[in-house]
Amino acid sequence: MTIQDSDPLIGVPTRCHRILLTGAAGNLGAVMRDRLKHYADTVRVSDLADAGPAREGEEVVRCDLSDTGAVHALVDGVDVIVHLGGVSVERPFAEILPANIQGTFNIYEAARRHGVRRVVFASSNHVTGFYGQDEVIDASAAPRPDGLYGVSKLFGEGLAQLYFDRYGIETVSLRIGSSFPEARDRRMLVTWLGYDDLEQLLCRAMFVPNVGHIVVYGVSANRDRWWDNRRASKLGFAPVQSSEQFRASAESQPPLPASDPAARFQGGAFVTAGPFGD
Ligand code: NAI
Ligand code: 15L
Repeated sequence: MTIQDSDPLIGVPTRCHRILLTGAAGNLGAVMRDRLKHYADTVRVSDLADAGPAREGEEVVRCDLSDTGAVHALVDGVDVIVHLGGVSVERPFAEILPANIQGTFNIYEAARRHGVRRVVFASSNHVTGFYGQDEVIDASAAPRPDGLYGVSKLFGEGLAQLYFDRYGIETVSLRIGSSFPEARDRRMLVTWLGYDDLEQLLCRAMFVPNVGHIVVYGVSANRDRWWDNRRASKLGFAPVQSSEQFRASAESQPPLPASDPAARFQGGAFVTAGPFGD
């Protein structure tokens, strides 16, 4: 599915001159870089890792997000930033700090200095991972991060709010569930976000006007849910995919014992990941 210039749910042009995509060599970046071409004349793709050669309609810029000068150059001339880059799992703080804390700060400061008006921030469900799997929450629920990774995403959401309140830079913070080709286990049957739905979410997050800073859970139309997205209805996100197609396979695996924290909390195995090196 591709949403293009005429998407009636948005009612505004869904195309701009240049999108910056960070994390372009990662799992989601590798899938989304081609899809983002529908929404811009040029997609500037960037990563610390090798993102390969530039494809048609792309500029490739290798950049460490913790390098302030490099990030300022990276952001120059872009209209919107889709910020997927960073450490994406629980890791020692020494790894999270430069990529997710310094790196996301660099992105916002560069956005301010270069006049970028919209950021799409890949936050995570791990901002609220310590809610129970028997609870349904919305984005107004108090944060309950399940690790330092979740805390780093909460920091990013805090930056997003600050840069809107002070400078008017708008952000959609996407608390992505589990965005993979398949829902591989019972938890992912609830948290799965299909790639077509992710593309729809990115499109709306880039182009729906007057969002201020809003937080939206990135999850498909799965049978069971832990997250209520109604407060973010101004984004008009209407998922069309469902994890139901993976249910038989996921449920053929033995369930985790009920006492396992990974089976009790929304963050799953993240709630017991780390600390490292004790
Ligand atoms: P990934 O780990 O596959 O990709 C992240 C990319 O960021 C990597 O290519 C890595 O090289 C790059 N990166 C790391 N540190 C960097 C630095 N200092 N400078 C520049 N680039 C750096 O992660 P994935 O799955 O593609 O996720 C993308 C984003 O979405 C991440 O921010 C992740 O936290 C977030 N997210 C993803 C979810 C998912 O289910 N895939 C769920 C929730 C959040
Ligand atoms: C995340 O935040 C991670 O980036 C991703 O790799 C998955 O582990 C996902 O959460 C999840 O909760 O399944």
